[in-house]
Amino acid sequence: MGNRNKTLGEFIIEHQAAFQYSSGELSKLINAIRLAAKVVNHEVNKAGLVDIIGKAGDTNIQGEDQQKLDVLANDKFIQTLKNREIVCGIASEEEDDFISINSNDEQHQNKYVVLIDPLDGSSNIDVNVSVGTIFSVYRRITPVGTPVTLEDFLQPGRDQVAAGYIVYGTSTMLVYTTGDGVNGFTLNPAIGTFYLSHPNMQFPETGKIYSVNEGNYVHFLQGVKDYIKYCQQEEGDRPYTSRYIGSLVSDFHRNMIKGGIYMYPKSSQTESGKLRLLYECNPMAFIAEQANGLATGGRTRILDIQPTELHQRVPFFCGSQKMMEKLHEFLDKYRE
Ligand code: P6P
Repeated sequence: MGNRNKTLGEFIIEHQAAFQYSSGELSKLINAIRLAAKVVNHEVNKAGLVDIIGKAGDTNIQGEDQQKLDVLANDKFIQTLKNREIVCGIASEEEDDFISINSNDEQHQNKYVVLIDPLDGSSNIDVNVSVGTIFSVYRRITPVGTPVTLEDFLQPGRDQVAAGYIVYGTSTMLVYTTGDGVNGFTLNPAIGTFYLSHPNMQFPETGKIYSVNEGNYVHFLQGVKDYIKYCQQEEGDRPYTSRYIGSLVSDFHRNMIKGGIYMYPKSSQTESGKLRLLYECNPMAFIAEQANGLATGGRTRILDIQPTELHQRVPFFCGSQKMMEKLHEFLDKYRE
């Protein structure tokens, strides 16, 4: 069967054998994420009907509380991962503290922890702009069979065993890596099946798109300002095109396919940037590097940062190698 018609389920089975720790748990984990993605997709795609089906805080005809979509997405992913006793801990953008899941089945002491941003860019939902789910998977480092600790979640991004995102856009795609390249699967909503539509995704070595919230320009460090001006100059293959959706997953996904650079710098307004290291920057950085791209905090490789807090923020620059190298030239000029 050609690559193009392969389903996500078939792909997982094929690659489980190749995955060095093929205990099957990681495959079950990806399958659980696949299921939750379909459920969330169904809810996100009817968001526009909220006035008909009720707003958050309302109760629907079953007397169930109508949930904000990001809360609903959070519940669905946590519930799906918990129910299958696949992971021993979950951290989420929506939860102040991590969730410990103690398996009472001696044989299947789970060894993975998952960190998620269940619905990134959820402020875009009310204006019908695409949003995404981001997930990151590690092997626990504390002894199997004991409750997880914060240490299990504060691992550097280079130790991830899997990372991916779902983009709920004009079509719904699941894009993920287990350290052996990046593959994209498109959902056929008519039958609820993800098909391999983008095998072996790679950032073009360079590109002509830069993504940054230019409304913050005056607050950026000089090196970032100079790079933005460089993108806008009439010279060589420039000016580049500015494209900024305000949804990390969508901006990243477009840039990975077309070539480009995404920037969320620190500024005088946000000393550490805005994006979260553990469940936004690390998973996207793992995917970027697996797709021949680069991801840094300006000078430090994102995947080498030793996390200190669950919800810590970092500056984030990510994209095509040549564009990232040019950015670093400007930042190095000011030692920023
Ligand atoms: P700003 C969404 O809130 C998000 O976390 C990312 O998805 C997005 O790229 C960024 O923040 C947008 O932030 O400050 O430009 O609106």
